[in-house]
Amino acid sequence: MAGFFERLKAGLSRTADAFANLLARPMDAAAAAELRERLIAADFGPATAEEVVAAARAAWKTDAALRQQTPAEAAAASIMRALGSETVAGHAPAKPQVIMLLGVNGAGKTTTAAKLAWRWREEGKTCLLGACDTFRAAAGEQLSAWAGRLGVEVVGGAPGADPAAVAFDAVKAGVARGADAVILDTAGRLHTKAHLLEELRKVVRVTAKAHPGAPHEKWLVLDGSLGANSIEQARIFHEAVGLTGLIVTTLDGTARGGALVAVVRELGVPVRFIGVGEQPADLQPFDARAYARSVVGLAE
Ligand SMILES: Nc1nc2c(ncn2[C@@H]2O[C@H](COP(=O)(O)OP(=O)(O)OP(=O)(O)O)[C@@H](O)[C@H]2O)c(=O)[nH]1
Ligand SMILES: [Mg+2]
Repeated sequence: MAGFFERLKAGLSRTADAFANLLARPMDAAAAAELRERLIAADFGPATAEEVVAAARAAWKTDAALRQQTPAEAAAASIMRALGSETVAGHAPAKPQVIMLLGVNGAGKTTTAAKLAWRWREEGKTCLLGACDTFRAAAGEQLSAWAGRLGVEVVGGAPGADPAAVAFDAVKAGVARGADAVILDTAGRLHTKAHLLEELRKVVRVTAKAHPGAPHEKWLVLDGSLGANSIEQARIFHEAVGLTGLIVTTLDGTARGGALVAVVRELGVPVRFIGVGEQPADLQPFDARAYARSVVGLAE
């Protein structure tokens, strides 16, 4: 876990170093303006930027002897508040729990599906993967290759098969085998965006016929390095299917790590997992406190 935290920190380090230096200075008007500017540059969004600046200034103004928090700690607390008090809701008792992963192409859906399966299997749960991206011929093979390496079973279809039919089969297989979780990987690219969203809605409808209440989770996978561009993306998917969570990948290589706060605020949907690398263990449950502290350069 320490390694994971270090990697998250390294990814956010350009942001974190700058914040750490700034927050160690007297929070006068000039420092406050610079802090605001840097928060905006890291894609936190204006509302969070204002709150963090106000918190840091207020902490600084307090008599040093009476100070309960340093400006950096106050800033981290403010970022945590912006993320809401939502923590990952435990799995509802449904068996199998059906998790659908959505997102634009290259966001990290397929690798995230495999990493989740690995994680849950390590926890002693049985998982089944549904390869619903039948649009790209290589997509099913990519998932199968991962599954083979991890020892997880995949249900797929021929290239061009109806993704909803694959989802139906995968969920039915999960029910028949008494699996704990079925993870559905979906396409990120189709002829048009409207076509993609229609396809995803159909996967949702058909999955519900295979298993009442499914999909229990609809998690949007976002590439964390996209910054503020991901807000609009997230809104479109949320309007189309009603998301229940976010997974933010590639936080190991970005200075724009604030965007996830902006997306959470915009959608009111919590971050469930974050990705900080390409290995299975590099996907970890989101810890708002660790994230907020990393961002401003504080130790765990
Ligand atoms: N550095 C880093 N790379 C990641 C992370 N998550 C995913 N990737 C990489 O991002 C690339 C795209 O990942 P995929 O899982 O194929 O993305 P996808 O959303 O399934 O893409 P499509 O199937 O084309 O829609 C791969 O090379 C992954 O290894 C992460 O947290 N950190
Ligand atoms: Mg994929």
